[in-house]
Amino acid sequence: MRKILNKSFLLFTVLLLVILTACSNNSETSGKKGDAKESGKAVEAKIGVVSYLTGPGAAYGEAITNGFNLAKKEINAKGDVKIDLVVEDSAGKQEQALSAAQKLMSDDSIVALLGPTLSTEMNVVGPEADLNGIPIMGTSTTAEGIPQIGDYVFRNSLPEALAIPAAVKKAVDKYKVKKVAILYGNDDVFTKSGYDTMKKTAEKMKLDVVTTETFQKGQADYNAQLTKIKGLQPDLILCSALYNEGAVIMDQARKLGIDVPFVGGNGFNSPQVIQIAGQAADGLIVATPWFGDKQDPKVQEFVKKYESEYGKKPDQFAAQAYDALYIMAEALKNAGEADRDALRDSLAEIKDFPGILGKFSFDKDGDVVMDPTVLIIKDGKFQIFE
Ligand code: 1QQ
Repeated sequence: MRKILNKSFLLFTVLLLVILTACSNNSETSGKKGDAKESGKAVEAKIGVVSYLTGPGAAYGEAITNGFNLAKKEINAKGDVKIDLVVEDSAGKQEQALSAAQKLMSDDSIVALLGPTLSTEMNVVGPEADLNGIPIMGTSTTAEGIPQIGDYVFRNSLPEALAIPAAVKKAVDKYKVKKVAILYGNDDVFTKSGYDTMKKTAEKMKLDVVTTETFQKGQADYNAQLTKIKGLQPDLILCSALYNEGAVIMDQARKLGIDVPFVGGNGFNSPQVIQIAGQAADGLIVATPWFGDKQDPKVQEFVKKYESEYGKKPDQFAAQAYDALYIMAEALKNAGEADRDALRDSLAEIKDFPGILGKFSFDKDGDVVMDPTVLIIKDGKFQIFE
């Protein structure tokens, strides 16, 4: 009797093992490349977001997160890819961005990171993400050298190195500019990189740089720099700043009687500049991949959807974030699984993706190929600069 019992127990155990092995084989293969695509099952992915949501530059992070959330809603409704976003605030600070990113990347269920907002933050977060083998994509980081941090680092934002020369060239042609003054923030990776490009561009165009002045984040009084600039009578001011400082600079410049145009980089391309500086913002020239009044059905549809969702118009930062999540979703779909390495490879292969900012491709470094449009603020509104 006991023997029989032993035998049937053995048989039962063997059977159980066979069943368990079959099941585990199944679950092993179910995540394999292409499987979700073939089976028609959605790829489910959790993505971490590091965004500048509190502090003086919070309007950047707000627009960016709105763009992500709108895209997420649409992507999930389509059903090929199901995205869950885990959002952390960086407050625009390097250390906070790094600890937020570390928290997100230590969670194995998170397949990629979006953000952080500032190049200053990306300079510390990017190398860490690369080291950990998690793909990271900046949607607003525009300083030189960001995608070159490593194989896992991408961006879909228009680099300063493309934006500034385009804007300067148009302004110089239009206003027959000979003399320029440069003013830049020397304690931020993005404003410093913008300055490097401005300097190079001025040299290339053989412009006379009458002075180069600096400022720091959070500075309230720019009268010393602006008084000096005014005395040197430049035809144009090249200013590399985030919106908070940039808008105050323009306001104080106009109050001092400086009425020449300004050229700014990506940081200036925010409705916040008009909000803060009012009429003083008139005459600001920027180059951007985004123009909300563009007569393109895709652009107008996005503007309408964004406005009805958030009660305001989208800016460049919202548009870039919206496209970025679609690019991620496309890469996830092509990878067929939520796996960090597969997603990295799949992102690198994105070609001519039709976004609201036009056809999008990464170059060999994970950087952006695109043609900017030059805008000027006139009568309190961004308009095409012709
Ligand atoms: C950067 C930027 C800023 C304007 C992002 C908000 O371009 O830090 O790179």
